[in-house]
Amino acid sequence: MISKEMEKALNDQINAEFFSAYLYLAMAAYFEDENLSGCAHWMELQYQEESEHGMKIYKYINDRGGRVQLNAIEKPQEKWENPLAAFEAAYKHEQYITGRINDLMKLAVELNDFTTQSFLQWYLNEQIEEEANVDGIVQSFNLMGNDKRALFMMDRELKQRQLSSDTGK
Ligand code: OFO
Repeated sequence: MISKEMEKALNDQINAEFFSAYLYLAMAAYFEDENLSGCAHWMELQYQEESEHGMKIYKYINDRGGRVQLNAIEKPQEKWENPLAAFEAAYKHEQYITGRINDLMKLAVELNDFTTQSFLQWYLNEQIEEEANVDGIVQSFNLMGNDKRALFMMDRELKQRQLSSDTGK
């Protein structure tokens, strides 16, 4: 049985993961509007991954005899100054999420909740990849500068992205 305190913190994280999903879907819509279908595709997959992150916690709370509580999801930003700004915002958001996962782990340690510590280890590892992936794209955009041809090539490359095999299901 999970403690009420841990249950509340994990429910808040379900909300944060679904907000992440919503944010990346908003970015996908922005890229569609900019005719960058590869960037949009990359963000759509990110949306799917985040939904799976949320569902993994949903399942965990239920498995531990807790009660899932779904709260309102904040409205995400709709527009960015340029593609680089959107990916920079995604990177900043992932750093924020990493901070949240660290706080959850701290709480699980304080509560001597070893099962939740083990569960959260997956998220700690996942955040390494989440930050590295988007940071890599930001670096590429920085190298491209205002080169339209490079942007076209980059968009084509991002269209190749596929869902990774371990997305938290
Ligand atoms: Fe769920 O990892 Fe991104 O936010």
